[in-house]
Amino acid sequence: MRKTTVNHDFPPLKNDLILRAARGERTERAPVWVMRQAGRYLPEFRKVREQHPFFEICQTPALATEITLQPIRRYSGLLDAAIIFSDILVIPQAMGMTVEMPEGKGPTFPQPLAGPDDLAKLKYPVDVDHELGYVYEAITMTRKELKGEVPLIGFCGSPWTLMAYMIQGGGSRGGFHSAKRWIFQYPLASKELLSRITTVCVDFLIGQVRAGAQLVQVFDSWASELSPHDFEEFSLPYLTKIAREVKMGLLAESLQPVPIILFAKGANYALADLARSSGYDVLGLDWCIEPQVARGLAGDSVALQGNIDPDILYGGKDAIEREVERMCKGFRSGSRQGPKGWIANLGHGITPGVDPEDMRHFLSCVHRYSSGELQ
Ligand code: 1CP
Repeated sequence: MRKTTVNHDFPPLKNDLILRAARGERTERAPVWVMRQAGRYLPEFRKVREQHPFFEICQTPALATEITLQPIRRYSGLLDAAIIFSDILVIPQAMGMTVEMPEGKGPTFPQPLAGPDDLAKLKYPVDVDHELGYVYEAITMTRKELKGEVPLIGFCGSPWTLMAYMIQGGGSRGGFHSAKRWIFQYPLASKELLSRITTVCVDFLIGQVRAGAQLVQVFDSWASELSPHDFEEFSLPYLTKIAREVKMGLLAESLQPVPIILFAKGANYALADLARSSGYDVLGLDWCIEPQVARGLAGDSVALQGNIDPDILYGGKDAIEREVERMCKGFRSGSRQGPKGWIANLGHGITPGVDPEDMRHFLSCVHRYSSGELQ
């Protein structure tokens, strides 16, 4: 069987640290990237943003490429992956919903889903390659511009997290009460919506890999809104389906398999189950669990990603260094060699007020404290 049907002629990869860690290998030091690394805390991003509406940037491959590369350039040699500049909310747009991003206000849906009858207003089936082809173009362009420096991560939101925005109509500030009401009042319609989003996620992730993404991540940022019982019913089955169908789809197209990362924020209680049967290669952790405990629950069959509290980046250089050292010790759990199957990251996205020099300090501390020789 041929291993790839797409010949993009990308430059050869010079740094495969994150790919090795994602496969569960022991690495000479932890690879590091940061969720939301290509955004709001960088002055060079804000400059572009002053001139262009948010979704125009996402839909213009040259601009999305430029912003994806900004942190790679600024932190040259310190980041081990790039993440394509886009947003999880491009999926609701592809399903026919309007999403606006007023400066400083976060996402807004002028017409959120009010009840089950509104499902009829959504596009279905969705021609994902047509609706989101601009993301694929941005990925292909970015892969070329990266010149093999580091691998490129593609991503999507999880079905539950996307459903939460589509019903709530806005960001997390006001909570997700309307979306939660749906799962209790309209469980069948909720599952219909979750299934439809799942289908789009699968096609979208496969398309991103076809375009050149070397890893993909599913963000279940608002898993934290669900009880363990409801996570098991309204999120986990769809997450599992995504991992399974993306892997099968890549195989069917003779595309190289890529590591799939799941970041289910607030679902640390499910780690053992996720490691055993969700099909993800890497599990992202928020900061509410100690690395040793996470490894104990997850076992050795998956890699882990995370997990320092993003607010530590406001704590000054000494606190950053101290906490990075602690995190590194935790993930190495006594081994004198480099870490095994660990990708260093924050426990959630970097926030807008962080000083870019503190981010640099975080990255260089990870380089310093995660290598095997130090113990
Ligand atoms: O590194 C990167 O910045 C890559 C691009 C990226 C990613 C991976 C953006 C750009 N958004 C995302 C993912 C995303 N978007 C998530 C999952 C990660 C997480 O949990 O943080 C979520 C929940 C969203 C939804 C979203 N988009 C929010 C959160 C709203 C809430 O509920 O509080 C916000 C503020 C946005 C807008 C956005 N997305 C990205 C940027 C740079 C911005 C700021 C927009 C602006 O310039 O006004």
